[in-house]
Amino acid sequence: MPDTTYRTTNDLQSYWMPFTANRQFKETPRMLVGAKGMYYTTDEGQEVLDGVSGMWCVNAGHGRESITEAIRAQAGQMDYATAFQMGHPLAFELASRLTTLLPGALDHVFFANSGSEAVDTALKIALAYHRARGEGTRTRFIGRERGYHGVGFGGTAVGGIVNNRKQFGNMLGGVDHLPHTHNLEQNAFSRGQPTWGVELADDLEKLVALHDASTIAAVIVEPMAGSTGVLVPPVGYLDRLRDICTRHGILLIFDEVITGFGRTGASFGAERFGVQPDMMTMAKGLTNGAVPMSAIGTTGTIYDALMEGPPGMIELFHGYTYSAHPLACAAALASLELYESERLFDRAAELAPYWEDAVHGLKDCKNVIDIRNIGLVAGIELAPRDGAPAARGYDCFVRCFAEGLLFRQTGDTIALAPPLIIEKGEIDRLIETLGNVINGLD
Ligand code: PXG
Ligand code: PLP
Repeated sequence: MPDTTYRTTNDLQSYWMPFTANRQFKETPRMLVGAKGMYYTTDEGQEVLDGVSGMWCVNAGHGRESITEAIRAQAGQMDYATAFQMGHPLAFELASRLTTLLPGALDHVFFANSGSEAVDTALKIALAYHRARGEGTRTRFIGRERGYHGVGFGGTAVGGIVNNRKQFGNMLGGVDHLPHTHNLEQNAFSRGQPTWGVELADDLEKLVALHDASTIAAVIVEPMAGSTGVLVPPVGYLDRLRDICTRHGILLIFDEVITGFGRTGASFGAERFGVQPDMMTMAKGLTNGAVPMSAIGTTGTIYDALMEGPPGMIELFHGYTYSAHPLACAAALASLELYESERLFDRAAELAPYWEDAVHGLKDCKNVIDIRNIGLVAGIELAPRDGAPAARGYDCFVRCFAEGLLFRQTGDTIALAPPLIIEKGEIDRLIETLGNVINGLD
């Protein structure tokens, strides 16, 4: 006989939580039950200021009526439509609307459901593109140390985070990495883009010399590395990567899952840093976090290279059951409209200097060894405790939450990326809470 005893609803064991210390969490759970504007509500009724836009995604703030209504209306109109050999109008509308926002030559859009899927899609498009042009030997990918590109096999392999890799063996072969750009000696407490480090891009020339350009399909980097602690690109660094890629026929992919949709004070990192990629991945802010969705922007050159062969042939053997899901398209269109009508990307740019001054005001707090910022993002790095990396960061996270502030802890770095609707008074409160907590930690 199966056990038909119902577990109580507060049984926390069944759910295997992602990227979480499950046993520690289940001892002392933190539960969110509501969200509006800049604030979450906990199951104990406490209001918590959202210092990281959910998880870098709720750029217009929580519970926006126009997005909720668009999702509701679409659910009533048509819940689901296959995207294979069939279309629905919102998918075309969204793709064309997105291309008006994307930098320069990115004029085609493919849809997926998460940043991880977007990254793996972009890598596969790169392979298919080179093969279509008769350069099928280009199969190698170059990522970067401390890069995060999601959790698919491709994204994990091009990513450069040891803990994300060591459980899983070899993953994708034929991958190499550029050095990361984090350097405390040269760049600690830089405001905005650090001035040292452009020459780190020259390592790409070395990798080309080692592997030969004819084996390399693409370079993938985040314009600003988010997950590994807000690593802002040195002045000139991305331009140099662009030059080297162009010179050797290598595609440059910007992973803008975090940097997209206003985060850096422009629509995309590509615009903020003035560098044109051949492909761009987007997710998170695309739907303001309300429905999972991601997208890959590509140039017409890439798209056209694949539009070959008999017209009845499927050109790219790739896609997801939920590619261009109607609810996600509705949420994305409503989000883009909100970003535009409230000029939220401009707002991020206008608030950025205030934000920069505020976060750098934490410079003299106990154990703070670096502060980094761009747009409405900041990373505050604490010295690790002897023999206990990330412990101080975790204590800071837990105490701030108790004080009504949520941020993202990555090791001993505090990552801040509030919704772009944040008010100056809320920035002040956030910084005050954080400063008090940091100074109270041993
Ligand atoms: N690329 C980048 C640049 C990302 O930041 C992904 C891909 C993967 O997206 P999905 O939707 O598959 O999670 C991301 C995701 C953190 C954190 O610790 C960051 C992300 C996800 C979870 C945690 O800052 N970014
Ligand atoms: N696994 C099986 C057995 C499937 O049938 C499918 C899709 O039909 C998938 C995986 C892929 O799922 P998705 O398209 O949601 O990525």
